Amino acid sequence: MMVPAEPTSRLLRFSSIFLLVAPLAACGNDADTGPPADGGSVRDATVADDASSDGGLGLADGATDGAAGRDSGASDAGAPRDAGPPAAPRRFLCINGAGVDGAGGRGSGGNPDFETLCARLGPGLIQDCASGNCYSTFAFETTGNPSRDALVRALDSNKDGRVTAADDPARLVLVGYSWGGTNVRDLALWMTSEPRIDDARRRVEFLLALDPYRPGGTMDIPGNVDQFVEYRHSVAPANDCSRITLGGIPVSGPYLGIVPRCKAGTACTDYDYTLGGATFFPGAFTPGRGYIGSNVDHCGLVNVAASAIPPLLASSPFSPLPPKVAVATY
Ligand SMILES: [Ca+2]
Repeated sequence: MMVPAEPTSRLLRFSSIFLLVAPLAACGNDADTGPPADGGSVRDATVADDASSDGGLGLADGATDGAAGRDSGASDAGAPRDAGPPAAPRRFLCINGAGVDGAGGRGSGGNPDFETLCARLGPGLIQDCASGNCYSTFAFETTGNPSRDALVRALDSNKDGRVTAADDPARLVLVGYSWGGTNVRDLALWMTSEPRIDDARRRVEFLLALDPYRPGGTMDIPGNVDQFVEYRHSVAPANDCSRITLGGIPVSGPYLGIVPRCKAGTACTDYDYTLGGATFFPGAFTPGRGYIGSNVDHCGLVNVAASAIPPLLASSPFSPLPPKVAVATY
């Protein structure tokens, strides 16, 4: 029997809601008067139908459309250009927020901006191809952790099952959004004791978290992370996309980024867009448009953070950045 597309979509969306999907609704907090250029329809786009192709991330060399496969190998994307021995190439791994593929997950994008952000990080991106489709982000993880084996496979260049000094060197960048923000923290922590990874290869150059959130979660950053940067909002605007209601009754959300804590040896930065108040922050995927700080919500946060992340990784200046909150140590 034929099932109409729209009811099916709605059914999946309700499934997503109960999986604590934040970014279902359109981001309605644009500082500009009209809807964002992507509108809400982009959330139904497929990966192939990249509605954010002109998102203006402004990546320089090494930026691609994410076509690199899992075994594409490393490149010199992001390597410093100053004198001295060349830095190891970067490898990137992203974990998305809660969602179901095809209905708010990676394929149709509850927040497609995060998938696009990761697709453009560089040819060193470690894709998730386990399902037959290749995604630029791994799905959020609850009971299983497929990102862990994928990370070992990607770093194990001589294919002996372990990550050692015999493998090609790499600088690892982990990026997570919402639930996936807590997952990349867990991934970094797992690296500190995983037997397949030698001690010399347990370092994480950058751990980037965009509004990391899951119920009961914490963001205590393990000491093998060299640089941690969180981008969050601390007060939900009235129309925050992560205010989940059923029949007008709030059932979940809003999801605010968990306050991080770091070890003393990690360079930690905690950006709070809410504290940006009336400052305008440009959206990477809505050229010429963006949000004022107090209007940044759980969905729009990806749009504004995606403007700041490529310059961060390129050691290039970027302005405006939101106010920083002092990070406690533990
Ligand atoms: Ca190896």
